[in-house]
Amino acid sequence: MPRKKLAMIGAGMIGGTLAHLAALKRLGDVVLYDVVEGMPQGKALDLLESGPIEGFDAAITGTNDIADIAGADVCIVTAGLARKPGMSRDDLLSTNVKIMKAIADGIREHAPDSFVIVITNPLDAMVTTMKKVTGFAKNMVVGQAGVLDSSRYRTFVALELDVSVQSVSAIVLGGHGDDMVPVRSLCHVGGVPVDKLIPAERLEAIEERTRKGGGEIVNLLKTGSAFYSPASAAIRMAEAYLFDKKEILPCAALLEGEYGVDGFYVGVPVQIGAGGVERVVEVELTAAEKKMLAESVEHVRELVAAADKFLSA
Ligand code: TXD
Repeated sequence: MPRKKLAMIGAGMIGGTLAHLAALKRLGDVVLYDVVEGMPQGKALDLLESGPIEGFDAAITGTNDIADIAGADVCIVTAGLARKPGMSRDDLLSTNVKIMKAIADGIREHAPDSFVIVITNPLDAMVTTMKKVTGFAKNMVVGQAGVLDSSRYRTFVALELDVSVQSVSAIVLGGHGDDMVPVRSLCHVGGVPVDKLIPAERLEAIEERTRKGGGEIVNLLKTGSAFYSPASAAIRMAEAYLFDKKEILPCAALLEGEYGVDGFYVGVPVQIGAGGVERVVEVELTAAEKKMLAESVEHVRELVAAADKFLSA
């Protein structure tokens, strides 16, 4: 059976890490595409030369020609500007809409059957732009935010209780902005509801840290944003697709009536398998969580309206 092909569109910090993880996990051949000359080629060669040590045989190539993504099974898109300190996710909008449009045109032309995972910020607007410009079916275009945001929530809960991260399950819903919704009622530690183990005021602080998790890292790094964990999150989604795992993961999916939302990408639990986003899972929320989700969706609507203006300009 031929190896699968993964196209990493954008070969920056996340793109390079995606390629590394894909090779280490033996997901298939990897193409790293970027507009910067030499950089994707250099990263690809460096990764290729780690193959004999790590024992992988994948072909890893770097390119400045989008046509080289031809036939990709999965495209993971990180191309765009990264957030700088003091810059909101929304400030990135106009530049990244233009970049996303060009890339979506390339994906439609060269990898028309691929499963597309968008990571670029502002995520909710970028994944919407990708869906609109490619015209792909809604199950084949998904945004990565919730897997990472939930992982941050799980990390902070595990640190608080000094338990294994694997004992903590959690989901974060809504847009990938500072008003995302860590769902306390669905956070469990070894099956025990988290609010039985951590007092409310500590949980508030953990949830606030989760919401601001991206900014915390930007402030520390000063010249870029998180890249290890966003790459891990997208690779988890790619694996669910490639291995038909039918895993339930929180992802930005196009809603058509679910959660009372129609026509917008919102972070919700979805099932990912060979059919891409095979199903949106509707979960029971408390009244307070529903209210927070509605506020987050409102922000997504505003963001998408602003992005649409740049898209049609
Ligand atoms: O959870 C999430 N969704 C996120 C998203 C978590 C963290 C960071 N998130 C966003 O991902 C971040 O705000 C950025 O928008 C993207 C990519 O972050 P990364 O850290 O990888 O940024 P880099 O290192 O700047 O890489 C972006 C690359 C860079 O090499 C550019 O040259 C390239 O994108 N780029 C392009 N590639 C191809 N085609 C075009 N047009 C293009 N324009 C820029």
